[in-house]
Amino acid sequence: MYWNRQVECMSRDRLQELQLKRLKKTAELVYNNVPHYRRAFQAAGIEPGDIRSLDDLAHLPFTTKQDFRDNYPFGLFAVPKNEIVRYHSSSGTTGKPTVVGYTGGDIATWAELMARALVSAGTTRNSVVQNAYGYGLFTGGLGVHYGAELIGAAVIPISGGNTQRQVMIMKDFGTNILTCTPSYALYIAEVMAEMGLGPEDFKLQAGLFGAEPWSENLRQEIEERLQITALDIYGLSEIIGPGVAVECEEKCGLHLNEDHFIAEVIDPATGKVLPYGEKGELVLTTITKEALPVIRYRTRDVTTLSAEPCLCGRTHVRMEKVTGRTDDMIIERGGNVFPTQVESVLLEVGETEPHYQLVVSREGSLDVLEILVEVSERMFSDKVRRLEELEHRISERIESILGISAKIRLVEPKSIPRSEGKAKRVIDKRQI
Ligand code: DLL
Repeated sequence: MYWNRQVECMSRDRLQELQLKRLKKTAELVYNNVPHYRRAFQAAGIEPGDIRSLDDLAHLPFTTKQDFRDNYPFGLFAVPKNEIVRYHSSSGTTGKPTVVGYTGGDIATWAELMARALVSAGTTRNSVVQNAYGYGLFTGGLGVHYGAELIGAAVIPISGGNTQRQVMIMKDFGTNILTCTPSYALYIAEVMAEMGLGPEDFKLQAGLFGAEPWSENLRQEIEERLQITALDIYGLSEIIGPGVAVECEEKCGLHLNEDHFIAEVIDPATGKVLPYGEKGELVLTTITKEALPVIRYRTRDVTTLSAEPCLCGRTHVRMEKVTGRTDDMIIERGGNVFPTQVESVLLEVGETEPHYQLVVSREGSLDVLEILVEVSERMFSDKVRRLEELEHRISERIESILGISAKIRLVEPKSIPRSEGKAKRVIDKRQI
């Protein structure tokens, strides 16, 4: 099912033609209206008129999170303030938050992208969409909301939290589509079971889960527990919010909405553009944004791109499920590892609960990793020796698959905080 077949299945030649036309326009817009970009273009010795093909994108300067901070709050906007109809903001862990603004046109674009995403997960105008992403400055809540309304589905704007009520409403209102972070979906499943309810008590069909990295094994876990199809949705405030890319029913990569964004993957160390298929940092350029166009934004998200045709018929490039953020990579004696890779192994061993946290500290120049994993009530009351054996088994599996040595600590049931939004998987003691 498509929302906009004509665009979602457009031939790649036509798509690239459209991208070039829109890129040129965006470059003019930022060069003329945003002092930061004029300076950055000049420093790179390039003018908008120099862009002749999509390959010329590689000559344009990157934009970083720091550029947003340096231009806080509105310095990167390309339209007068009275054209802004909405602000969102992402809460940075350090320093000033990132502020993003939208014109009426941007909100319409965003709703279109979210409609595509929701339809990809099977949403129709008859669906009930329970939107458990946070409403507010976070883009998740309102992003999904506008897309669902555009389709004509019924939205339950419940936001995150109050999980028992969440489950009750899901049952009583006959929710078909659940939207929230994957970690919250797992918690909802846990609370359902505690309330003595099973998938048969609900009308759930599919979930659109994102806003944080999650492994293929976590997808399987959620699909089994909730008996639904779980699809991945990606996005970020700086670019628009959720809806930049979304999986189709094939579940083999997220189609990136290339009529609105151009994607590149670069080597994060050198900034060099990598060919499709190679893993690196995703870089995104908006080509239709009005209020806050962004040139070559360094997302810090690690993925690969593929332009191979997809069985679903969509032609837009697919990005592999994001492995993690470059900032979250743990550099251990044996190699580098992302939290999702650890998650994947834990779920594969399968003898613990799917709740974990990584504690990273530093000895000399290397990170030391401790993995806290919950065990079930039954297991916890077992003999200490059996628990030690399990710790050993997990540690060996982590070492053989990921090549790193980590200390495993099995912890009491329900002792790892549950997440109602983005889960905090890593406790970083390196800076302390
Ligand atoms: O998380 C937007 C969003 C809302 C996406 C709801 C999907 C669903 P920010 O708060 O600005 O925006 O955070 C963006 O979250 O750079 C990634 O590191 C991470 N992220 C978002 N979606 C995914 C995903 C929203 N599907 C940052 N897989 C991004 C992995 C994701 N990481």
